Amino acid sequence: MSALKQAPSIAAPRLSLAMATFLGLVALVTALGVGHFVAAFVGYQASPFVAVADFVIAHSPHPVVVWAERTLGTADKTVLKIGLAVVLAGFAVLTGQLSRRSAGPGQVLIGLLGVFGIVAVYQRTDVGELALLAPVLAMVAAMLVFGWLHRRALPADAEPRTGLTRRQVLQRGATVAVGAGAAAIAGEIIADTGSAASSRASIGPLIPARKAPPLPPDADFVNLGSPPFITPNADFYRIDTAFVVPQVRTDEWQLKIHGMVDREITLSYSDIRNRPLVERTVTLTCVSNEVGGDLVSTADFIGVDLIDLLTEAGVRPGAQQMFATSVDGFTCGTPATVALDPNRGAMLAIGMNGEPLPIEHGFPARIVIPGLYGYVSATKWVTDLEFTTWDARQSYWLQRGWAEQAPIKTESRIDRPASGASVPAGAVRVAGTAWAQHVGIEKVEVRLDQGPWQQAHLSAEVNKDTWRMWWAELTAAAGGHTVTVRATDQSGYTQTDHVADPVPDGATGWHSVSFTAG
Ligand SMILES: Nc1nc2c(c(=O)[nH]1)N[C@H]1C(S)=C(S)[C@@H](COP(=O)(O)O)O[C@H]1N2
Ligand SMILES: [Mo]
Repeated sequence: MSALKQAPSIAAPRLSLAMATFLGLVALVTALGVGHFVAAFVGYQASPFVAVADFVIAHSPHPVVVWAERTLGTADKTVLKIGLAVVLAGFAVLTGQLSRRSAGPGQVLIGLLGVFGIVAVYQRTDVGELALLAPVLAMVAAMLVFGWLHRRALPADAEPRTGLTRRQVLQRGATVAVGAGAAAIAGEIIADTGSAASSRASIGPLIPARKAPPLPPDADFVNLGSPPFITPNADFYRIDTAFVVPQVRTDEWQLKIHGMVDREITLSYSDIRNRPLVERTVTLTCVSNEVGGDLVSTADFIGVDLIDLLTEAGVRPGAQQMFATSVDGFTCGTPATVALDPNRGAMLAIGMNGEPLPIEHGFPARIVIPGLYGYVSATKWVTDLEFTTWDARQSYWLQRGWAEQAPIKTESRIDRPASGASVPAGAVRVAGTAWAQHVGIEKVEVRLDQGPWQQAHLSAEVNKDTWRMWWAELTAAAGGHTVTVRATDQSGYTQTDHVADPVPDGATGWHSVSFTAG
């Protein structure tokens, strides 16, 4: 027994599995905390966690991004956050495990992760070079903390003068981790002072010189099960590639219009705000919306006519696309003919349903163009409009396989009964919505099972760029049924029953819902 007891002084000392894991995790928390704190001063998007998450989004293969957008919707960012945290924790555990005898291997791994963070920040267009300080200092701090704790954690009898008891190491490690967590929270608070939220709060009322016409009382059939005509801002669907919502203050925002124009112009927020504002009711739709999906919403947008700005810039005849860039690097290409069409109603919007744009919907300013899917028109946090050719620039989703031309397809949706609902047999009310932006809905028909098509009652038309609600009464005998809907637009086109995926230019097919009468 006594010989065994002396073994540690002969064999090279090593950390227990638990201690090695602990040190790896403390190093990770140190890196994230320090990075987040420094980022508060050099640009929030430079926080290593944020930058790596954004890097993952930007480099995800096309099917993965589409899958995430479709199945997870707005929860996709939360899922990514959790997933990334799990991967990083795994990496930290590995860092510890490989360093049971010496801190060297772990420090190399920390260095590798640090380089990844540095590359992720370096590739960003929305932060300056100073932002590299965040991942660099995060990496250095993690290496130092790891080395320091490691020296002290090796079994005490190996290095009598520096060694600490297990308990002392745990205490010191926990103190470092708590300190790093506090630094991260401090960073979050510092980054928030003078933030977009306070800038937005100080804007005051946006009063349009030309208000949207008031809604007719029968614009929707909410009591029969249709969605409300105007979608409250909090319920408006949200789709974007931004892992953290870009925080832009009005005083730092500007819009540059350039490229194939006669006069390059740069506009500030007050340049826009001080113009006579217009208000338009528009239904936006995402190309990723599945048949029956809810990536469609309507708001009263307040802003200026885009065509006025473009006329001042003087777009040259050869321009084929308006290539818009967001502060977060997202890009979007709109056919120049559409952006310049005086009957289109394209806007640079700064308000939504009476308020300044919500931050997640593009504050301070975004583009809204009726009739085009969002990915080719609705750039949020827009900061740059370049007139160019299709060959010269390829926008974000075009690079990922989506179509160049993407007018919104005529669609209809059943909102009631809900799928799988049980209703009393006999008269059954069905209700929903239909849209054919910029063309207008002419007629909606429903049918029960394989029965005849029956025309639904339509709500009053608000304008051709908005959805239209509908309802109908069917007679259903006891048993299982399927109700199907199809819309016809004002060009005379009736929705095809051909089922197509959202990729590359929008889903087609008829929406149907199964329910039970009894
Ligand atoms: N900056 C930025 N703007 C963007 C996007 C984006 O990812 N980043 N997504 C576009 C897409 S695909 C759609 S459908 C609309 C959605 O706008 P909403 O989130 O306000 O509903 O924004 C568009 N504008
Ligand atoms: Mo979209």
